[in-house]
Amino acid sequence: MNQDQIRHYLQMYLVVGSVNCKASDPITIVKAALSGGVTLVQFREKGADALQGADLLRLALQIQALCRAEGVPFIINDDVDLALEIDADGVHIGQDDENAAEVRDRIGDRILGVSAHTVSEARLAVQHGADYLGIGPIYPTHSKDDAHEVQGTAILCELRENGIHVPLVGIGGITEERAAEVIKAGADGVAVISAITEAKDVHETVVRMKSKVGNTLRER
Ligand code: TZP
Ligand code: MG
Repeated sequence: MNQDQIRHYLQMYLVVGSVNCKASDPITIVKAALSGGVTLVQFREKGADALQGADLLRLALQIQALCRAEGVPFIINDDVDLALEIDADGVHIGQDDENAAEVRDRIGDRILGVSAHTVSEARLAVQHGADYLGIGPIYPTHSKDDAHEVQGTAILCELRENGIHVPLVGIGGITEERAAEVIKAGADGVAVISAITEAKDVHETVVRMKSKVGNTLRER
């Protein structure tokens, strides 16, 4: 997949798992988010109450079917075996997961996203074949227990100034109000859990956030 396509998919990126869906069930939330125009969905089933085994597989397949019907890429967090088993469109891995170069070998030309926190982690991930980098947490987040230190938008500027030109998506505490500053700092899109999964109106929140991202990208 070329970089322009990847940049497009990063614009309004939903990260979701059953643990994040307290107000309503994950299927209802994903349907509303897709109808609002999310451009990519990452299935991230983590935490003490995370689904396992057949329940995990069932939910992954259900969300994948919804994404396929809308032509939206569906990627899996961490679990390369699951991604291959269900023929997902890609995987997203962190610095503590399987080595990015090995994952690239295993997944062929599927999308590979890698979380990076420094210029050197970013350079290495690109060398290892990452299609895009997830950068954060940009702001404080309550959705990840083992989150790194908050980085602010400065990390995005720093990466761009240091020659990292691959597609970047910001993550961590991003809300409608903060989306524009993440894009202005150099991200191609915003990855969001709670601002969408906990929204009163998921569809409308996605519509508004996506239009902020789109408008800011055009002005940049
Ligand atoms: N990685 C860095 S921050 C984060 C992840 C998965 C959580 C993002 O969730 P939220 O609710 O959008 O802050
Ligand atoms: Mg991980």
